[in-house]
Amino acid sequence: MNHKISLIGAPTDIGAGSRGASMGPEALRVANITSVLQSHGLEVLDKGNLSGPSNPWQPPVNGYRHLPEVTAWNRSLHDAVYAELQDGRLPIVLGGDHCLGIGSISAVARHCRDTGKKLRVLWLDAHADFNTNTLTPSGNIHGMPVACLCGFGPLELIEIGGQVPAISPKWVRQIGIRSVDEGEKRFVHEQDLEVFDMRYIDEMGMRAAMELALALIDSNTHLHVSFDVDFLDPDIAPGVGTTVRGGPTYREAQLCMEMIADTGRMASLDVFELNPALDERNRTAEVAVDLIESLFGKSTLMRK
Ligand code: Z70
Ligand code: MN
Ligand code: MN
Ligand code: MN
Repeated sequence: MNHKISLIGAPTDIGAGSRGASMGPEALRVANITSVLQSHGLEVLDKGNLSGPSNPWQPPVNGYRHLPEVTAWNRSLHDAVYAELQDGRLPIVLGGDHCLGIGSISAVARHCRDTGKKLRVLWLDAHADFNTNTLTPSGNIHGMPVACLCGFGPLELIEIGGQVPAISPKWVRQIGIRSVDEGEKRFVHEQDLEVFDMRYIDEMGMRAAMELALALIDSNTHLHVSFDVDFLDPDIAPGVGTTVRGGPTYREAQLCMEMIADTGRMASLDVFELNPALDERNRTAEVAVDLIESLFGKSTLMRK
């Protein structure tokens, strides 16, 4: 794995249904993300925070809330992530709500085209984030990034990475899903997204789910992890905008992260939807940093 890390803060809740994810980057820094990564021998460059439009908190227009502002944030994030990848570094995006997955992953996809890598996207989330403006019950664009990346969305969002679609649904594996809207569910099946939902994890276990989600990754694969903190059970992660009960436990989440680390192929990471305004003494940020540590190879026993 690349030992040169760049932290990119994207302090906005522009695509979310509640305010507060804009404070996520600082909460992760307060939870010592930099020193924790450094303690594993990683070189960490904190690039600071991007800036962008403030949240006007308006109702949807044509099925989208804040589309111009969401576009501005994602363009800026795309450019920042792409620059770090071109510089040979591993970007960690500190969000921010999950609409920012559009800018982050469209940059990763562009980098993969440049370098001839295969892309695999692991989407750790309670939600499928596969809505469109006609399917969405809310207009919140954080419920639409996977659809936008697959080419289903407004031109200004789907073209950010320079090619439409940015990715194929075949490159995506979703894990931990347990809240999908009715129309969204139909669209997930229609597009044949590979989803390891909580029912699957309950029946087969996290290990079996991750073995399949990580299957066929090889030395030419760029593995991108998009970690929505609401993936986690609310018992361990209350500080998110949309808690959905019945998520992975601390142990299941640790195993998930350790199995990703074991591939040695993670080359970019997003940490989204942490909402410090809804947290308790920053404990969700601390759990997130703990799990990120496992993604970078912390292990219960020393391994060669
Ligand atoms: C619902 C919607 C959502 C969070 C994604 C929820 C979307 N499917 N919520 N991430 N936290 O409004 O589209
Ligand atoms: Mn590279
Ligand atoms: Mn999400
Ligand atoms: Mn979610």
